[in-house]
Amino acid sequence: MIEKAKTTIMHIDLDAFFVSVEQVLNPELRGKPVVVGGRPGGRGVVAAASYEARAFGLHAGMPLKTASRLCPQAIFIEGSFPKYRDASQRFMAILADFLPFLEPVSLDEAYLDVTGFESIYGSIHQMAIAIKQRVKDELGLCASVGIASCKIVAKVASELSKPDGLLEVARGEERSFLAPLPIAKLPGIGKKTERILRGLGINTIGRLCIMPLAALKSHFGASGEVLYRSANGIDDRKVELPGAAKSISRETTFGKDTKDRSRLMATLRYLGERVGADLRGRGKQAKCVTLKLRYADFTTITRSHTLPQTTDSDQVIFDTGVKLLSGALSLEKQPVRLIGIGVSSLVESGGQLDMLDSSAQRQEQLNRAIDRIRHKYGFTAIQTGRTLLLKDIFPETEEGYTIHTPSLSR
Ligand code: TTP
Ligand code: MG
Repeated sequence: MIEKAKTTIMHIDLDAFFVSVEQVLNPELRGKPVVVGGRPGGRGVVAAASYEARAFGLHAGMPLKTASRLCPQAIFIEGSFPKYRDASQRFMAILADFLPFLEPVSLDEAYLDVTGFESIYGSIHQMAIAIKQRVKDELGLCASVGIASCKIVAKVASELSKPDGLLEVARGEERSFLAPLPIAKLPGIGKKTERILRGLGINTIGRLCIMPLAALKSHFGASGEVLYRSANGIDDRKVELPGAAKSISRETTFGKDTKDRSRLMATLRYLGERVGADLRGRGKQAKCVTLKLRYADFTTITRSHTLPQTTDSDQVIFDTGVKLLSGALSLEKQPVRLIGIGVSSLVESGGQLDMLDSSAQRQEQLNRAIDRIRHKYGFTAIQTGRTLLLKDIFPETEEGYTIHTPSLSR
């Protein structure tokens, strides 16, 4: 049997990006405390600070007034976005020369799925050195790199290695690597979560990961599980290629055109649950829900609704779909040939930890519990009352009902 290679992820992030671009263009700025963000004492905040400026306590987000008080000798630059965009494009092009499995996260940051690339570069460590060298030679910029078995650990590693760093976390060492770090180093822990954790006497990631899951859930609801997994270095998010999954949808054509409302609702519920499961599996949330209907005469319509908050909840997706369906059916008398539901305007679901209210947390908890059971026993192992009706409509396999066109548009 051929064993599947274990995933290796690289996270790469340029050091003091905006400032470094300025220093490349103007060598007089090199080795000095430099701030990009605006005039000293102005009303804005620091966008980027050179490491020399950071030695004075300056950091991104700090009011410029405070920055100029702490470091009066710092050089303040307004900055110009086109320069940074240009450098970013050249940076991403270098990465793309090394491998196609590349997910840009921001202008100066990307995840790379480097699984199996040791056979080309000798080791992933060597590959990272080669990437860093090319970025330095061609752009004059320093990049810091983290290598690990998953995204979250690779990101923490690259952060920790800065500046001009390279840090590899061996497989199996994820927990012990994270353990001594302060909780704020864990991506997804916002100020509010940090405050609550510190109030509980939890100051390090190691202390967080020995908290019983049930206790974390009682404090943070479903987000408690995300915290628990992150603290333990468990993260199964994949490297998503650019343009991938701008929207996720599922649709099906009925064997026989139908006007039967309960049949349409049951199908919508099922398709909505497939969309929700896919969305959660990708670690995403959506802001927009779209219903698609094709009538007997092949006229096709889509109706969309933008939600007040992003969601990955089956219930919210379904409820929105039902509203759109009711509106559409009231205007059209023909039977329906095809029905579909999709979500778009996708964002990463991380970093939402502080924003969930308790009913949303309960809903998320339920969705995740259902996902786990379905992952283990097949999609139809759990069915909501409404979708049971589908047994008479669609052929059922272990994978779920046989529907025609799952789609993930780019
Ligand atoms: P970061 O990678 O977060 O920061 P950085 O590259 O300046 O420093 P580090 O060495 O720690 O990676 O962000 C990249 C650029 O994004 C940064 O140079 C400026 C811009 N930015 C802002 O405009 N505002 C902000 O609050 C932050 C954090 C970044
Ligand atoms: Mg950076």
